[in-house]
Amino acid sequence: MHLLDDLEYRGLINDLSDPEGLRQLLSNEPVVLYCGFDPTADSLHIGNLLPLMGLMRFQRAGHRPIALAGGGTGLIGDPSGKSAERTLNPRELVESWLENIKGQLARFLDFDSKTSPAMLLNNYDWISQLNVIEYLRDIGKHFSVNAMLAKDSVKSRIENRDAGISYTEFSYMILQSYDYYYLAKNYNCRLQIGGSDQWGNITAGIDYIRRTLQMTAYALTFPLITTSEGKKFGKTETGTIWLDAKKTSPYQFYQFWINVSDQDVIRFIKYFTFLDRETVSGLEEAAAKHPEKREAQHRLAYEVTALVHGESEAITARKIAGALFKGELASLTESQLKEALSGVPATRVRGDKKDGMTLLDLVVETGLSPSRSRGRNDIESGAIYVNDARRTDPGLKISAAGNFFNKYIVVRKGKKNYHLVILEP
Ligand code: 545
Repeated sequence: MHLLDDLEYRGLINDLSDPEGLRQLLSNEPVVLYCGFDPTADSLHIGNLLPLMGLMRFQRAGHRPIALAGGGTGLIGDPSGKSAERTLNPRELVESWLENIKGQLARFLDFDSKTSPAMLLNNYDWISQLNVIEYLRDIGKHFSVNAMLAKDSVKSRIENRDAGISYTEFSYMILQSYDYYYLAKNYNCRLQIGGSDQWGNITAGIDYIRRTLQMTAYALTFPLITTSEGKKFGKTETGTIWLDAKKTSPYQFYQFWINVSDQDVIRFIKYFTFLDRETVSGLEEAAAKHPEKREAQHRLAYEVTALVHGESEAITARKIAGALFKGELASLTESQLKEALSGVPATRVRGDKKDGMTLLDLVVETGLSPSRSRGRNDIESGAIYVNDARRTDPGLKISAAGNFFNKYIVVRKGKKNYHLVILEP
């Protein structure tokens, strides 16, 4: 199948300059393409995954991807999609973020491929070489301010008089255009991909390349992702889902995908996995017949976690999730148990208090039951589990109920209502 048809099938094409021309080009020869990532944070997040996987999809189809780290443009600030001027980050900070981003980008691409090895470049290397006379005479002269003012990223900020836009951010699209020109000229790069917020910047580059190199260059943008509830994709109550395991643990990452709604899951499987059409149809059928099994969510979570954190982390995350679900906490190591219960409310119980404590005291103390009479009822009716075992005696001594690692008691009411009791010496 032609790569463009696969992207189309997955719903990954928002906009395409000259579809026929690009289809021809991609069929005839290996094409060099690029996508840029500015160091605006210390890690990539799942919002960057679509274009990153886009580079992978092209590489798997035999083309040559360039991951461009914006060491230069990151010092300026892209106004695209931003409703207000950004504050400039200190240079040292941008530089340290750049190193992280470069490391992350490198993990996704194949640099050793014989036929189409990836490249990782930093636009600081050429942008920092420009001087202001050159910039204004050789580059700026090709840009019409009138055309620049018509781009969404600029227009929206001019129409909104409160926000405004500095000359610095206004100039950003010239630098991104210069990058595209530089890569076209020196690496024969013919295609730039990005999210739909990048359309204006990419097409500005295409015009600049046509004027200066008499070359046809192409643009392909991905849709910006929304959830069926109209919520911002990739953010949860606890914040952004990062690709850095130190910021979002592989288990939290896995949980994010497990929690994708039934309305979104097939669309996200097409976006965020490399599974083929047959497998996707199978999952679609399973999801329609037995949505309660959440098979599609499990597959999605496993595939994306394996892609970002590696297979062994994906297997561990799956094991932790399964242990919680099946009531097999005893099968976890201490760190896995902590991970499994990291979002669960916790109560600390001191050693001197613990010895006299009964299960009834505990369900009330933890708030699982709102009163002693309700607590007694909860326990006697069989709703209360201690360390995954149902306990029906309100007078059961906590010290006799067992614990994990001499430190934790896991109390649960019903299927999902967990509480962690941390025993202190
Ligand atoms: C710089 C120089 C170029 C070409 C592109 C750029 C970057 C581009 C931009 N892109 C976004 C970005 O986000 C920060 C990532 C690191 C935390 O601002 N001007 O750098 C996002 N991009 C990926 C997608 C995007 C875009 O990295 O294109 O649409 C998000 O999905 O917002 O020569």
